[in-house]
Amino acid sequence: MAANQEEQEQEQRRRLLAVATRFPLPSGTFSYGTAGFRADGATMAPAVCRAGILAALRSVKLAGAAIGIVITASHNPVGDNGVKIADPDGGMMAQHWEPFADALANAPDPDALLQLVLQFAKDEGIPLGGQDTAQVLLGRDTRPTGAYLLDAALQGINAIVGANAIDMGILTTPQLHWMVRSKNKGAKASESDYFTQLIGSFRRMLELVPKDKGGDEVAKKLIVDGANGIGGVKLEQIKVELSGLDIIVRNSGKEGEGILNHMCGADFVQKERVTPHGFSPDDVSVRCASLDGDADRLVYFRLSSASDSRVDLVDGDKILSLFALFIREQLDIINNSGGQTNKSLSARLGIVQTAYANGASMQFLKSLGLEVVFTPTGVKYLHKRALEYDIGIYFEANGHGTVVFSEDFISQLESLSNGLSSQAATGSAQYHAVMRLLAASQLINQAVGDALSGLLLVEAILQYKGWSFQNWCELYSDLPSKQMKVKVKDRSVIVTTNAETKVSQPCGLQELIDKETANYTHGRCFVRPSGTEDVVRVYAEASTQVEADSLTKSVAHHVERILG
Ligand code: 16G
Ligand code: MG
Repeated sequence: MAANQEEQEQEQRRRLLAVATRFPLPSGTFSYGTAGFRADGATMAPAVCRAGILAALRSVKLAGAAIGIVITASHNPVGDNGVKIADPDGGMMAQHWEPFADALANAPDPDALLQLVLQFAKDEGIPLGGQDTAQVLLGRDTRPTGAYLLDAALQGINAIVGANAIDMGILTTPQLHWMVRSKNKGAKASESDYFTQLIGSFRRMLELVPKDKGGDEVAKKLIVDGANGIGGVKLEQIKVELSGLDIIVRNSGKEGEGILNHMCGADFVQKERVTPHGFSPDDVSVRCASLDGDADRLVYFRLSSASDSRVDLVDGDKILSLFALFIREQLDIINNSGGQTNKSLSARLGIVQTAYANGASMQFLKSLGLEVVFTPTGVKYLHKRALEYDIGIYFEANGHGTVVFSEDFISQLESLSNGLSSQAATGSAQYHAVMRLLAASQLINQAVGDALSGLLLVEAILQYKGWSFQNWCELYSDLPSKQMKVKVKDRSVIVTTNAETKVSQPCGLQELIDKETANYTHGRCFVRPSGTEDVVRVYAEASTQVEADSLTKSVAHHVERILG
């Protein structure tokens, strides 16, 4: 072995041992789970440091492509924190690296960590010890433990020889995913580039609103609950440039406005269905939206009346339905222009949902003749499935979701727009529809669900359709539903199949669920182990709220009895 190479290998070992010694493992086990490691922020430094090592290794493995690290615990309480890794396309880290992520995070001592890395590098063919072999972009949210954990991540990255860490600052989760994707496409990837793209494509969408629409019917006023997180901060920064909208941010994260995710935010509004902190009876009938703490979830709502705190909720399913209607309409205009069918564009449009999607939304989407498929809970599953289509639209009911367009479809759109402009057909309905789809593909964050870009797409579509919040609500009526969580000794005892709609283990539980469900009209119920908490979740729908509550309760009771 060349002396130089040997020296570098020595250096690599020394750095890994040193960093692992600096961050001894606390008690408890880390699991990468649905969306990375999460725990009390004060205990997270060792896991975050190891995530830094992991991200750098992943970048070396992928020939130096940029990898992302986001430090956030999303919608969870302010004391929690977490870390997750973004792959070069801006999506979630490839699932086959998760077992290594778990092993690394739980390596009991420095020597075990070193051996694990060396063995993994050997198995995966990762060349250690080179120059400029890795780059990792980092972002964090506004949590008080953020800066301290960022430092732990930097130390982890720097423990891999040749790795470069770039701190992108305090960001929403989707901003960091977008930056990673852009950087690897060779495009501009700063925060101001992100804002320029968002604002520019939003303006283009509004310019393409038919002149007879978007008038008085559509209220320009929008109140946004920022969950006292980073999304509200960013929206405050850009709102003056969003002409055509009058945005007021509440729970904006400013000193004294409240606590991150406490009695506010998308998770709170979607689960509790009541007005978040900071809203008053004066807001009745105004269109409102709610983001979660790291701004990758979006729901809309309206105060039902001045006398109580309940809200009319528009969840991820209805956002998805709005996007699907809009995109289908543009495809129809392109392909059936002027009355005669003249298929100019072939596009496979697919809708991806989870078991939590309200049954009424699924019926609605199917009644439009759309292809609807289901995956287990978690963005990583939905996103992957959506990529199988020319246009894949995915959403979880909780407000996580986006639209992804295949490169082939985008080039078809671009050549169609070039063709139409050379035929001097830029005034045609077909050309406008092509331009709307192109603008939407720029506006929506294709790396991951993004509450800010999703919100602007919703607003542009409402203006395009000339729709009020009420029109949107009336697309279909949600079936009453209920969620409960059951604390159990070991949630991994529950094994599910068919996109979590059926339980295969423990034996006999599914039969009990079926038996209970059969007692209710439009009854539907499933149970699944949480990917983020030590609980089993129970979800049920039925034709009345009382029935949905009672079905959930009886199934939760069975789960408690069998697993408790
Ligand atoms: C995480 C997931 C979300 C999922 C939720 C389920 C991401 C970015 N986030 O927040 O998609 O709906 O977990 O939580 O993937 P649960 O497994 O505890 O029910
Ligand atoms: Mg989130």
